[in-house]
Amino acid sequence: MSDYFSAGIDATDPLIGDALTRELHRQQSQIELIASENIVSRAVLDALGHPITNKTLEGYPGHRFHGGGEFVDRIEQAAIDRAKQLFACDYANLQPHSGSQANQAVFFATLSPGDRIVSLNLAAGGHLSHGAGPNQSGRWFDVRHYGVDRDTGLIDYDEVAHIAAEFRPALLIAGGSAYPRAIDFERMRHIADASGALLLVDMAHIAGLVAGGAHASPLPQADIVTCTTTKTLRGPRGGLILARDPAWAEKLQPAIFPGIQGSLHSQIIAAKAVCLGEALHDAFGLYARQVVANARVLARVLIDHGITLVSGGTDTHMVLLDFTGLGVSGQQVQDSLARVNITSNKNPVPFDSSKPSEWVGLRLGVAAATTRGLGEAEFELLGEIIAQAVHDCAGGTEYRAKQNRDRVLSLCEQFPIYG
Ligand code: DSN
Repeated sequence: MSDYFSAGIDATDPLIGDALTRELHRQQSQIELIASENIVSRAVLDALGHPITNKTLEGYPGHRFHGGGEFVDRIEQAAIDRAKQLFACDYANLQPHSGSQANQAVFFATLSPGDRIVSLNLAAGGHLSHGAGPNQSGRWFDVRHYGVDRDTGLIDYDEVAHIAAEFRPALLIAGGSAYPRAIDFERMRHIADASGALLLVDMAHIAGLVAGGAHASPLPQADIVTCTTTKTLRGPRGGLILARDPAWAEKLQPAIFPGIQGSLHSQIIAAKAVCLGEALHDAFGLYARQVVANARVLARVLIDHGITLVSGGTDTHMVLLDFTGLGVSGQQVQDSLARVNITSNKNPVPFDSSKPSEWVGLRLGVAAATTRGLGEAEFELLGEIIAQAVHDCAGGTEYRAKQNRDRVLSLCEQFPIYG
């Protein structure tokens, strides 16, 4: 064990070391278009790989169950202060290990088993943790879903109001994983008030756009807001709970600890603090606006090439392609794009099959590639490559893989990551 504190992973564990090296190379040599991903800074990686990971602590800054927490206290307090400043609110909890656990803590704080929830359905872009059947939230609560209008692909607010008025949920949830348009938070607030519900907004996908001023904030309308620090916020994997009213601390603090979690993940809290600090800089606002501009270009190019988009476009970092009627599945296009080093994910479109193998949608997000430095010109090119993939899959013709792979590799060389 003489080299325990000095030997690197390549020497001590070649199997894992080799996989990590290949994963880095994969990221360097492909364009990431999965909407829930991003590329964190070296500073965030420094925090994630720091010996602070050794520190066990339960509780909150200044009130810990273990000794030796003075530096984690300083870090967690900085993270809380930064989150409150960034999102202009008076309560922030940085400890949720994920967005799903942030939601679970909100349920624990505000609901009892059997209580009623109204949320967006999965095929229309909702999230598993909002009461989907196989999820604990779907088993423990009485859930009704709203969807989107079949013609416009937009949330049908009249349907939300109707369901809420009839069902009278304790909690109305807005937000999801695959809804490309801005949500009318004011309308959701009115609907929640009219039915006596609390309003939870899960802004996991758009948190970075909100932080950068490129998307309206839900904080003025929502009782509680949850999100991840991954995705557009460009931080480590983990969750965050926010509220305008500091009185929520009384219920939300114990809901996370000791309610559903034990010790915090010190290295993640440090990395969250770093990413929130980065998001407070003006440059992050430019980044967020570039994300939205790039997504709009991608949407326009795809539409110009005859591809149908759910809702006809985007207000966010995300576009959702709909292959209904083309005789092609999301999986086929995902696989085609993988052959040209573009990473994406098949997705249901509204009213889609419940079987993933039959889904006819593909979700694309531009946040990671924008972090790399790609701008509108590069997204014009990517849009053309993606449209070719769709048309070649639909026409049963050989995808122009070789030429397009070279074009994507050239983009990767032009916009390198991690040295
Ligand atoms: N909810 C999943 C997604 O949007 O891809 C993971 O964050």
